[in-house]
Amino acid sequence: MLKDIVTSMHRHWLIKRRIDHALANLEFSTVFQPIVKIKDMKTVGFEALTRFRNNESYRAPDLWFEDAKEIGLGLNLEQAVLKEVFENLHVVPADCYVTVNVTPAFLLSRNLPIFMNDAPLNRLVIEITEQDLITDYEDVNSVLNPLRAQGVKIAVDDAGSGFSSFWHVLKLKPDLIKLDRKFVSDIDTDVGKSQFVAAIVDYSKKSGSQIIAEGVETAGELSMLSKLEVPFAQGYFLGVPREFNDIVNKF
Ligand code: G
Ligand code: MN
Repeated sequence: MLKDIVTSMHRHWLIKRRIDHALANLEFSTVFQPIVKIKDMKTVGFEALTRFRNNESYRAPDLWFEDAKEIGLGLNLEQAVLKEVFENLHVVPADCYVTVNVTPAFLLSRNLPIFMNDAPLNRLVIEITEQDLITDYEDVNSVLNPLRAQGVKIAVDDAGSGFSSFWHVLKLKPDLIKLDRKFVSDIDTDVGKSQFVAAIVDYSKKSGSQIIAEGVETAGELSMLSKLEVPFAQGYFLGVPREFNDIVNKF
């Protein structure tokens, strides 16, 4: 019993030390991954993603955010990361939109507008992430509506990955639905997946949203998505997340 308490306090201490260090030293940077229009393979946008660096081995960004949330620093870390992301948005070319990941909890903190003064609002997309349950969609819409009025577009991220994300789609009526990669991987060989995605495409057409397929890793997947009339795609097959200079040099 006492041993469990000590172990848990030690874990908390380790996490806090790591996160405090990252916050104090800004140990994160922004990378960008292209979003492509499938019809003509033109890059139409970029998702801004955060990469953490420290002296330990690589840890996925999701783990950083989970850890921070566990010890009550979730919003602090998100705020610091968003500041960095918004400072870097100017690197995205003017003919492309840029998407930024924001949790429902951060939206509801009503702190997002403090970053948005210099942001290109007419080509900014807020991706609402899946992590949190939303209990009051009206509250979330009351934050989103003024942003929408300024030209900001809304996406639901990882749609289909958890219990709540299809509710997000239904209740938030996003401009873009980012279809979770588990529906995309092997879609060319898995009939159930292609039938399911066909139904979502039908829904998106009727509801006025557009789909971005996430996690496209093969030519076969891309070709099936094209057949299903999914308009946009993102994934390693089309471009990995990179520092923006590296992307520009590739063109
Ligand atoms: O939750 P969200 O969809 O925002 O997460 C994006 C993450 O997915 C990034 O960390 C990015 O590196 C990763 N990612 C991007 N494209 C692919 C892909 O084609 N396959 C896999 N497995 N991961 C990808
Ligand atoms: Mn995302």
